[in-house]
Amino acid sequence: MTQRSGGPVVPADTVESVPVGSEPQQLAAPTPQVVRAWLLHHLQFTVGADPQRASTLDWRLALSHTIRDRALAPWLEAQRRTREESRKRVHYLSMEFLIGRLLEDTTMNLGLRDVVVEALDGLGLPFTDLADDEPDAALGNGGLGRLAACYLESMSTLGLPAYGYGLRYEHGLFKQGFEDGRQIETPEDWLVVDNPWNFTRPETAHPVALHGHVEEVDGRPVWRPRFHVLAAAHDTPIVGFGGRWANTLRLWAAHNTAALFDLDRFNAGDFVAAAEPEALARSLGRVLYPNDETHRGKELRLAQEYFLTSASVQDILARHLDEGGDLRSLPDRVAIQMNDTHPAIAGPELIRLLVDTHGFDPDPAVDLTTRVLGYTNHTLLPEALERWPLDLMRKVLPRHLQIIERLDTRDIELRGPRPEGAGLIRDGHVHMGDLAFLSSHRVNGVSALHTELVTKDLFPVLDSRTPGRVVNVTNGITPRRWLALANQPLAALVTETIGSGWETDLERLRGLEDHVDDPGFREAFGRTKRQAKVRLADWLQDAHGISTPLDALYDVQIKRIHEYKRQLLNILWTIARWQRIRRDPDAGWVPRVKVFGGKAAPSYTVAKGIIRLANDVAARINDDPVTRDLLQVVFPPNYNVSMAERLIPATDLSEQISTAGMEASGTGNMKFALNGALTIGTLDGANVEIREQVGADNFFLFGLTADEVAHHRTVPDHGRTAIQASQTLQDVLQEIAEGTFSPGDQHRHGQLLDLLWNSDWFLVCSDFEDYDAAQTRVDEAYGDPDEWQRRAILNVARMGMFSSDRAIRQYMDLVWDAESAL
Ligand code: 26W
Repeated sequence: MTQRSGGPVVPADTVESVPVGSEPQQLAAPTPQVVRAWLLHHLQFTVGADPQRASTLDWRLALSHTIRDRALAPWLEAQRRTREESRKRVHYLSMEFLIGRLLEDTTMNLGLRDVVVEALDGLGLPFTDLADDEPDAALGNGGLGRLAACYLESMSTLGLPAYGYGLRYEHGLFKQGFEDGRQIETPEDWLVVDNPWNFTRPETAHPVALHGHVEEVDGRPVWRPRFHVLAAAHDTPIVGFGGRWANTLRLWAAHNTAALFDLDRFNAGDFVAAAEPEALARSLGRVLYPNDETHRGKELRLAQEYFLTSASVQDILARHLDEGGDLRSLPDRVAIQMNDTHPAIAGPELIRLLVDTHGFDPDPAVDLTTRVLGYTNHTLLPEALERWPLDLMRKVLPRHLQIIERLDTRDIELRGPRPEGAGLIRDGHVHMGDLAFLSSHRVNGVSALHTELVTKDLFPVLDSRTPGRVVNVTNGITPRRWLALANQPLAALVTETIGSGWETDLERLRGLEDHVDDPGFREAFGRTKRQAKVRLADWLQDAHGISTPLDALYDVQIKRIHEYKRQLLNILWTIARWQRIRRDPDAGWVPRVKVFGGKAAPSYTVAKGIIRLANDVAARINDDPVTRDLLQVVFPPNYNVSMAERLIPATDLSEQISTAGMEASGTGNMKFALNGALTIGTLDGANVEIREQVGADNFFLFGLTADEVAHHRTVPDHGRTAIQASQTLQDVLQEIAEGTFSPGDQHRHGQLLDLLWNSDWFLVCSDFEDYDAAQTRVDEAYGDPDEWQRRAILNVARMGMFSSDRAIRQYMDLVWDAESAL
């Protein structure tokens, strides 16, 4: 089977003169009347609904099709120009894309938001009602997946020709609910309702081989796979800000074909084994692994990773050849970025295709491969580093294992012997980080501190053998979604104050510094925060039946639940606060709303225990008439991208409190500061650079440094010692142990208490007092609204460097050697 892409069926000269999207209605800037006409057209002819009886869903689909139509001109034009000008393309391979919703984002990027709002007003339809009807595309777990989505948007905004390649999971990240405070998971179903952004490409399909054995034929190895799964392309246009360029997110679906059925086995009477390939094909595209903390050697996960990688690499080569490229010039036209090690089989796969299919000798194939590939590391957590048992590799990808072994020996041939215990195959496993490193010409970490640790702690040997290969690219976020879309009142104030243009040149926010001493501006800034709180409070009431005050400090921690992120530290401090208020209710407390949001991997017992404790604490505290007006804990279930868009603008205090050295970068930290929250945080990940940028006075720092953490862990009983040194912490732990938060089930939280007393790997206890002191400084600062406002404005003004546009430009220079087409 080969790609059935087919050539043009209409002679080029008959269509070439027709600019894409040149129907008369597209030439004029649309008026509300025109938008309404388009909308009604789609409502009737695409959705098949009667305008008199159409539901919100019907209208939302009609509007999505209306907007999608406008995306097509820049999208097709971008592809045409890239082809005609033989431009280099970037291919971003990622097992996760946490896109969220697309309707409002695409509308805004096309410059159509105002006219659409007006058009809908005329029909009595609020735009937000339609936008909120869209399910989140939750094809990711957390930071790594959301980063991929921000980067796609930036690549389009910058006019960089690019493809995002991922998997079209039938079920995205599970839905989280709470039952008696416990997390329960239910499947997510984003594809049940029609996905209007999708373009199915039945003509673009690639066979992905699996299992089987390798034979020697005429002195050359030949892989005889046991079966093939067909990868079918599904495309989504990702429109850049200003609507001048759009790239493609191509998601692969696993298809059942007759060829999947193992006829030999069937004929031999082994019916169960004969159906096995079909079963695997069905499960390949079924679910996103909901885990971002432990790597388990599961065959299905390896098959998924290979399925994504092989389909994408085949697609890239087919396009290169189709455009008349010579494979020897691949690095001039193609860059492939591996988002963590999940697609790290790309190295061996590209080598395999070059050698086995295209007749290259191994050494030039390896050389071409490394020049094309780049690898981004996103984690140092040992349990999250991927390694695959040799047996499994041999079973699923026998030819690739040979190539990996060859890469390993070639490294020794080229660079001399390695210290004992180095090498990409060790202790019976293939180490995917080492493989990705060796197959790439650039390796990067995602913040300055993280990159330093990647070099020092993760790849010291490989780094010393290939100096200069490791570079830093600090993460970034797209200011379009995270300010212009999520926080319209603040965005409007910014534009009013410094003019437009900051959306694509975020350094311009510096201009706000000139206004920081203007009382009028500060007041206006404060009003935008209040508007965001109103919007959040309304939503909490409508969606969750939770009522929250407006005159309170909103203190927010939203992210995946992990021990290293230390939600537990935050909860323990919340209990301490409650105890203090109860002891002295009239001491002039600053009212606080403590917000938690985040999912735990279904198999991560401790993380689930932390969720249960947070919910138990919320139940008890929120029920206390003495403290109710001064302290409230809310934990809305099912945190996702669209919930982040509501919470972040309303936040005063951003909790970025990971154990130093453990959070690779963080990107939520950037979103909060950009929206005028102050950070309470450790010197970890990008916090370090955020603090440098915004100024130490405008950041609440606490905690051990990464070096101190490493040292502290060697001190026996550090947890117990820290508890014994803190009366506050003792009182908190005592209250939990007594069952105050779990009436009738006193020992419910025993496991967490035991961890704190007896191991405390994440140094919650050792950092508790310093965190408490920092929280006291927060209260003091918030007590002076004018001063708080000043600091918040300075945070916004100094966040320019954290735009994902800056990050993408650095990748273009340091890693991809690619240029904008605009
Ligand atoms: C094998 C299972 C698995 C799956 C995903 C292991 C590890 C992952 C990711 C690498 C986890 C992740 O999302 N890391 C986060 O990446 C963000 C983007 O760079 C960073 O901002 C976060 O600090 C980092 O935790």
